Amino acid sequence: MPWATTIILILAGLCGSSLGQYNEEEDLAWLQYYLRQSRVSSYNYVPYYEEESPAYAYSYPSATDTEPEPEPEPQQAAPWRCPQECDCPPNFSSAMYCDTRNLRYLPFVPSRMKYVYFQNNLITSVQEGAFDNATELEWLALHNNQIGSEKMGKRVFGKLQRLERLYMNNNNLTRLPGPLPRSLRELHLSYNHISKVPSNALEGLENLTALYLSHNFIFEMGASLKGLKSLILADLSYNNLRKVPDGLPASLEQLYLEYNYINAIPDDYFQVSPRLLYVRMSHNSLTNQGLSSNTFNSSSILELDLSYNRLQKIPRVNTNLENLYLQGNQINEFSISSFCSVVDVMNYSRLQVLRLDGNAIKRNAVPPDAPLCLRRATVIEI
Ligand SMILES: *[C@@H]1O[C@H](CO)[C@@H](O)[C@H](O)[C@H]1NC(C)=O
Ligand SMILES: *[C@@H]1O[C@H](CO)[C@@H](O)[C@H](O)[C@H]1NC(C)=O
Ligand SMILES: *[C@@H]1O[C@H](CO)[C@@H](O)[C@H](O)[C@H]1NC(C)=O
Ligand SMILES: *[C@@H]1O[C@H](CO)[C@@H](O)[C@H](O)[C@H]1NC(C)=O
Ligand SMILES: *[C@@H]1O[C@H](CO)[C@@H](O)[C@H](O)[C@H]1NC(C)=O
Ligand SMILES: CC(=O)N[C@H]1CO[C@H](CO)[C@@H](O)[C@@H]1O
Repeated sequence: MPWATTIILILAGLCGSSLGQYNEEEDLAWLQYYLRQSRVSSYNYVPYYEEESPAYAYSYPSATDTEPEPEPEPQQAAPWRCPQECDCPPNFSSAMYCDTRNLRYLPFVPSRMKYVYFQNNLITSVQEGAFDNATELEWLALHNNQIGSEKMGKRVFGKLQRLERLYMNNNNLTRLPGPLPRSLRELHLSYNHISKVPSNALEGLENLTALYLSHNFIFEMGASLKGLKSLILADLSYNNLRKVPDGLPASLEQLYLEYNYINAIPDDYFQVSPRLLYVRMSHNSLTNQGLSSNTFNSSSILELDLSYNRLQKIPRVNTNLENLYLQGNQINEFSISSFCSVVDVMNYSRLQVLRLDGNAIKRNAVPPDAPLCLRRATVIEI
């Protein structure tokens, strides 16, 4: 560990004198600071959308899953058709299971199907017309195959007006498939070879709430996110972005950009997204020069991960922020003005977890008014 010798500081010992005049304040949690036994490795917040893999079960979707699952359909008297490579459970007539059986091609999809599972095969192409009869499709799982962009029909999704979830993660796509059905709610495209998302690639997807594009080679997102008026989660981590996407949607709550090469963020970038809660930008190239003084001072953000960047100062954050990760930067001062522009009994930060380990802050750099401003903090690592 590079900072094995870093001083780990329990601030409780430093604040005796400055506490004196406010010791009637009941909720001063300052003296209860403790250092966690193991380093704070996981996030305190569990975002709403945390699962990348589809809730898949061969038999029936389990009732314990948090995401809504397709309901088993009543048995139909309709003539029974099922590709012989697949399983179509008789009492769940709208689902077809063709996963994990070394298939090299896509079997036909009978028209009654709503949920079809082709994942974990060796499928390399999606031929034109493959889903033309399956106009009822709502879930299409094609992940963990070897589908290449040049082997996908130009209009394969053309007839799918009800498709809500498309899983094509872990394939060989070099560009976004499409045109995509406008009904999509979740689009899973992580672990492909996509390098560019044109500004219009996601146009019209008015119901898209979750977009997963991590682990690609994306260097350009254009303004592709801007018009997605239902988007809650955008995962663009592990790509080649040197700049943030042009414009965020107002609905966005979770933005994941870690493991890119981003070095700057335009002024007021986050102000257009008043619901933003989680911003993760660890392992980028951010410097203080690339930020404006109020870049991260957006009142909705609860969790901000800027660890492993090149920051030399603590950026200003809003007093509502609860978790701030800044470990592995080059920060050399503990500036309390980054958290509180005014420090008094009434004005203080809601910060609970602050990580500053792996920086260049000295023990005596902790200002005496830190306890008053950061009175809600339970974990501070320096
Ligand atoms: C459907 O059939 C399977 C076995 O074929 C059984 O395990 C399952 O409980 C049945 N489900 C319903 C909802 O009838
Ligand atoms: C699609 O539907 C048409 C008419 O219902 C039928 O003739 C054709 O065989 C179907 N094709 C497939 C691949 O299911
Ligand atoms: C898909 O990509 C993997 C490596 O990412 C490669 O081994 C495989 O041959 C590719 N398949 C096709 C059909 O191009
Ligand atoms: C989006 O969702 C709404 C409400 O569920 C639905 O009425 C509408 O048709 C959907 N839009 C598209 C383009 O499918
Ligand atoms: C954050 O912005 C608000 C206005 O939106 C301002 O009052 C406050 O002083 C700023 N916080 C810091 C730490 O600069
Ligand atoms: C800068 C700031 O937030 N000032 C506030 C400090 O607390 C007083 C009393 O609640 C407010 O009136 C100020 O606006």
